[in-house]
Amino acid sequence: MDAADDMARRLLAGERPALARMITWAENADARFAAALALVYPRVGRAWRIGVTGPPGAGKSSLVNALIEKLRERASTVGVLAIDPSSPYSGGALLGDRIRMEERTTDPGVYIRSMATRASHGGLARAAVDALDVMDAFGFDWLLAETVGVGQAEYEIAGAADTVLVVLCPGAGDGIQAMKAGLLEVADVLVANKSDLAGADQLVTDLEDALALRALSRNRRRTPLVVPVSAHDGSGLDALLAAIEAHRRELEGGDLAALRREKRVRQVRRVVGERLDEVLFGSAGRTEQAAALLGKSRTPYDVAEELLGSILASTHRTRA
Ligand SMILES: Nc1nc2c(ncn2[C@@H]2O[C@H](COP(=O)(O)OP(=O)(O)OP(=O)(O)O)[C@@H](O)[C@H]2O)c(=O)[nH]1
Ligand SMILES: [Mg+2]
Repeated sequence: MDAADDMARRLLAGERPALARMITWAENADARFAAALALVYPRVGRAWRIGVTGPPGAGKSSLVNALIEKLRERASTVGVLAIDPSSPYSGGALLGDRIRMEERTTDPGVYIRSMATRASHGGLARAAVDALDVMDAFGFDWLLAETVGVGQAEYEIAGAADTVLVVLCPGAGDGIQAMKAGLLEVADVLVANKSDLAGADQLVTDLEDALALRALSRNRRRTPLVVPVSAHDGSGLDALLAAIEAHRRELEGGDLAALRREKRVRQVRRVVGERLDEVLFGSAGRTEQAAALLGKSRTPYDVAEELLGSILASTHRTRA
């Protein structure tokens, strides 16, 4: 059995198997994770975290690949976390993703890890942030986290990044769809991908119109830039990196510490939520108690109130 301190030491020594192992501990909510993270935590906070989200098939993985290449040209190191799309309809795209992504893993400056949505039990966002912390401590300069922008957990993961890229591509009403899905709200940079295809200019216009309307109607934080790129032919990638770096400089000159603290607090809440659930329902006792109470033909709300009442009463007794 590996000890937490040994794993932390190996991670800081740059051993890749320790990196993989610690992320697995995070995924499995292994009890050793907390101790190991504490030992490497002084090294967390140096990497710049980029969330890459957007609808299925927009070209997120292709863009991540293209960005890896660009960043490697500048001798920066890159850690990638790919959160598998949970929707069964993207099942076919999954394998393709893996193959294309893993092409790069022979490069010592790149680490790619995927995390399965189905493998985690509600703790996906918590585990994803843990994984980014571990990669950060390992020493990568840039971290890229790809999620499909369709569910709450995915938004949450994107929201844990320093710079959020929302990737869209030309197609019937894509700009409008993105607006409806709230994707514009989470974006720091809007990437209009597939600029090599017909309809690309229309997408950029639609997005700029949508942003202008939004800026008029609401008192928003800064309006995201729209950057047309082609992950296929590489055009626009330098402009995209420049936009990311401008956003980085802006935060570093201002709110970064406060924003990161807010994100830490969210992680604290996730951990507390998970721990509480485990404490309360981890053993069969309370689940059976709930089932028995339900048996008396009461609603889930009635049962929840009664359970909460008895839990709070017992914590009061403990404190007294
Ligand atoms: N023409 C063109 N096609 C692209 C471009 N970028 C990606 N594609 C294609 O779009 C399809 C989807 O690309 P992916 O990179 O897998 O998209 P994704 O957003 O990661 O997809 P999911 O992870 O399944 O949500 C693939 O067939 C790509 O080859 C681009 O810049 N131009
Ligand atoms: Mg993908």
